[in-house]
Amino acid sequence: MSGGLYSMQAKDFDQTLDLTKVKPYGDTMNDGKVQLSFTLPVPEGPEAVEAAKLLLKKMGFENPLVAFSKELTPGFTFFNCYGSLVHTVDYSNIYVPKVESTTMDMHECDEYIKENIGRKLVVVGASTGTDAHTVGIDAIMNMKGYAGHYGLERYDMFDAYNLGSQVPNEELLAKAMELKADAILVSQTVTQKDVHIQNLTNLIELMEAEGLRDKMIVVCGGPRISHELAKELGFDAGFGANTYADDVASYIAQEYVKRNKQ
Ligand code: B12
Repeated sequence: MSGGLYSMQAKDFDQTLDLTKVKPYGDTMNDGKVQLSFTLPVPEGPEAVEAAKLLLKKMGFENPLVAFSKELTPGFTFFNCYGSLVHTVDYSNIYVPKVESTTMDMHECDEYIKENIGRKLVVVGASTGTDAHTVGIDAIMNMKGYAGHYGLERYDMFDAYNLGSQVPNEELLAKAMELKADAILVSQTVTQKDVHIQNLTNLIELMEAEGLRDKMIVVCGGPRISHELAKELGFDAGFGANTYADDVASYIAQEYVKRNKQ
């Protein structure tokens, strides 16, 4: 007998990929399968599991399954769940504003600056305000870099000054003026109560008040920063998760050249 059970089942699976109605993929096309975890502030037990399932249904999951639940601390239960999402999105209609530059590696970028600018670019960066997270700005600026990508300190054609964390905007700006910086890099990780928005907005206001806004390329980054948000707040560019120094260095160099074209 040819075919058999497997091929019959495979034939029955929905294999249609419709980009106007995309949903999660787990095992087969359009199965909508999602794994998610969350915590509820209720004691562990059957009622907690039922509450989790009811929430999953409200989120749009069919066949919700609580695969794992555990008390975190008295009165709090953690869940690992599965379900099939009923919702879809129109992927074909999505537009995401992105930084318009071509990413070069460190050597290409150094060469580009040598050829097109002919001097080192000066960059000052910090994690500002109350934000104590340094790993993001270090990933971009430190000599050793991040995930195999060297930071700006390693580039021949960048003079990079990393001021660290919890740097007041006034201090960052004063240093940028002292060093006649070509670009300012701001890192923001904490977004609780929109503190990043206030902090980023404040920097732009300070720069405008000092008549400096157009004199420097101003870039921000962090896990919840998008290019769109950065532009809205008056920055030239914004970079989110999985950014490397290559992306930022290339952007600054190309933007500098664009602005200084005769
Ligand atoms: C390590 C860490 C800490 C360390 C920081 C140590 C240090 N020296 O940095 C310590 C313990 C101090 C800490 C403290 C706090 N933390 Co913390 N922390 C983290 C943690 C675990 C990792 C962050 C990290 O290092 N990521 C790795 C780097 C490489 O990623 P990244 O920052 O996203 O950077 C990349 C991009 O975003 C981008 N990028 C970042 N900056 C820039 C800048 C520019 C210019 C560019 C171009 C790109 C760029 O490029 C980077 C490389 O790709 C996260 C949770 C998590 N897993 O993410 C929580 C987290 C960020 N912390 C959080 C919180 C709430 C706090 C505290 C408020 C906790 C508290 N109640 O005290 C304090 C805040 C203290 C303060 N005043 O800021 C929350 C933030 C929630 C929010 N959305 O606001 C998180 C998400 C944890 C959570 N789930 O609740 N934290």
